[in-house]
Amino acid sequence: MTQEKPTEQHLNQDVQLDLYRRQAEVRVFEKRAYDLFLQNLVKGTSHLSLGQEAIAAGFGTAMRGDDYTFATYRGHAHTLVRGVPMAAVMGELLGRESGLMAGKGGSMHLTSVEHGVMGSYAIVGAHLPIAVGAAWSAQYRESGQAAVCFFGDGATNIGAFHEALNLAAVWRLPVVFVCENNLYMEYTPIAAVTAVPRPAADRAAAYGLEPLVVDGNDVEAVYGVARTALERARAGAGPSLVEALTYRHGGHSRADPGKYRPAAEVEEWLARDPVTGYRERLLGRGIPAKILDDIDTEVRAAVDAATEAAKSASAPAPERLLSQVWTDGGSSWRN
Ligand SMILES: Cc1ncc(C[n+]2csc(CCOP(=O)(O)OP(=O)(O)O)c2C)c(N)n1
Repeated sequence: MTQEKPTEQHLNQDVQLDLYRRQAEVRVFEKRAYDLFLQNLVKGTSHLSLGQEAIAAGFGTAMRGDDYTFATYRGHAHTLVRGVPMAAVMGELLGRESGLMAGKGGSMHLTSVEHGVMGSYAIVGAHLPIAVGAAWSAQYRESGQAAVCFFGDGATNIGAFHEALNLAAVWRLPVVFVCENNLYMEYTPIAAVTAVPRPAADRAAAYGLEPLVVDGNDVEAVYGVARTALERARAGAGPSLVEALTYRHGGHSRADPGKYRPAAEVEEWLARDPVTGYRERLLGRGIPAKILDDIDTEVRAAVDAATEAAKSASAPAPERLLSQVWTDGGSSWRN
């Protein structure tokens, strides 16, 4: 088991504040998304990653602007940390014309190619081979880009996980696989269906990879692992498989209160909140509370503005149904 620690130089105050801000943005945004869902304004289903913010924030801060992100249906955080405008993401959640996909995709289908956000995928594990394809393309073009692919612990029991890992390792592709092990799949504890205690890391050796386990609630630890894995990828050293240990505060989706989880377990993880915990750590290092409060205020204002913009945007016109079905922008049948 390895845990990379970022060096002092990599963790200057700007980086620390970036890590703080990115976590705060995801936290405030997702809490607002939940409020809007209760007001019946968020359409379709949605899956929040409250409690898992440190993983997206750590990777988002370490990634290069032209790197690729692949996410699951739980992908708000991974999209926001790449700099996709909040108003566009909020507009999408509310099914508005102003949304990232003009209101056609909803919470589970966020894509912004110009930000390297190559989609969120609702079929468990389906995006791992696609991330491998993007990494292969980067290798072929010698572009220096890396693909970062986020997925849950449940995906490690899908065949595509093993196929993707194998090909990426054999061809030494610039891809970082990030398993967010939040201990549960959909209502099912991962331990009930997996023969090894670390669903990702314990499989790494099968592909000649080092097992990397990181505290997924420690944004600096995640940032350190991300930097190392991305450097390896760009240096031609091949893929990494990171298992980040974490916990989501809520149930699987908006329909699931998560009552099957033991109360003591939930309590224990709530006490290890990555966002408030990081604030405490920065205060302990002497960063003035005013700086952090100002970031919080700015983030709240940004989420307020995104909410208002989304609420006042119009619904997509019905003709939208027949646009952007194909890459040429249209929908006419072709053989
Ligand atoms: C191939 C496939 N099988 C089943 C489902 C139904 N399903 C949706 S989410 C989910 C649980 C996935 O859990 P995990 O990968 O641990 O991610 P988490 O939701 O905990 O982030 C399941 C079984 C699906 N979407 N795709």
